Amino acid sequence: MPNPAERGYRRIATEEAWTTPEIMQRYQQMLERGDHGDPGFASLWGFFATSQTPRARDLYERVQDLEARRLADMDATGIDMQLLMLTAPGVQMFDPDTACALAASTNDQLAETVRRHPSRFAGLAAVAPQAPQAAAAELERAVTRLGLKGVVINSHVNGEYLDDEKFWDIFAAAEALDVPVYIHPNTPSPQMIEPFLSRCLDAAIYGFAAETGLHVLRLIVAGVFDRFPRLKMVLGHLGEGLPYWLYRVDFMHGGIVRANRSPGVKPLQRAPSEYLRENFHYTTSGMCWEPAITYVQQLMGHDRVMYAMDYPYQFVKEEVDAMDALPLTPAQKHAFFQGNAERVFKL
Ligand code: 1DF
Ligand code: MN
Repeated sequence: MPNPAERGYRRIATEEAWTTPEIMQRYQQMLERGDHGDPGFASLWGFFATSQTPRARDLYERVQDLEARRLADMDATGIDMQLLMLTAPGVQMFDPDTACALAASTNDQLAETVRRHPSRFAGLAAVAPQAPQAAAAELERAVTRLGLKGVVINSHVNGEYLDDEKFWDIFAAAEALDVPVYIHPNTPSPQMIEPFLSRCLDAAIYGFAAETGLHVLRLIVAGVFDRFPRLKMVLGHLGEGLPYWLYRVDFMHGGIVRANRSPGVKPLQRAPSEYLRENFHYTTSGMCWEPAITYVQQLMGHDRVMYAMDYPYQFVKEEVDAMDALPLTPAQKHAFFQGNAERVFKL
């Protein structure tokens, strides 16, 4: 396999999952008690934590490894660097005090791993959005003291969305620190999950995108990016379907504003699509598909689309080869695999 110098770029994978045995034990306890109030959590982690299928057991081991196995997997697939983030739903399920303590200790562990392997790993901070002021403070600590590169939020927080102004200290901190907020999927919130469940559509197959795309539209329509114009966001899975919707969202949003149709919709400074073009970046996690990648590159610009694998959930060597074969110029390919990630995450 060619090395980065022969290839002309380092492959940086920008949505790579990890977690700790402690968090996995706490998930198991919550599942056994059944007191978490989130059917999506039970569906997703009930499967990974207990299923005896080879895929579930394998994922459960891989996601908890931050050393030998992960590095060997990266070597076997030609991944030079992983941008690590605590796997969904992170600490968002826990009571605020537990969540804050776990966010801090996992950020410490992640920073320690990055210190041991600075050319192989970088990381995003975990925070507890259910304690917004503490989350903002932990983000600042993680960036300024630990060298983490931004923050991951796994969509809804116990059924709440970050368009509620009580969460906006987190956005203020990210903007002031000039680090990105990665809105990673979660299963649909308890309010909307029911029709997904009986056909097993709640997770990565589709529910993640429905949930996360909705969350991002709520942020835009609420005016988050008028309040925080320099806020940088990252979305996985090629934008959770939103790139396909730009025209219609702009058209309909204009009509809703002109009709003064809802107290929840105020005029924005710009069309919704402009925020998606200028505040957001997109990764290809799980979407190894040339027509869709080419479309998002054309729409958003080659400087806004980055490679991601979504290890260990979509750990497929052939997908890496297919990404290498994308019809891109050398400069575009360098941006896709390396340059954009280095700029957006300041690697
Ligand atoms: C899955 C996919 C699980 C993704 C994830 O975290 C995840 C999955 C629990 O396949 O069930 O992050 N993903 O981002 O597509
Ligand atoms: Mn993911």
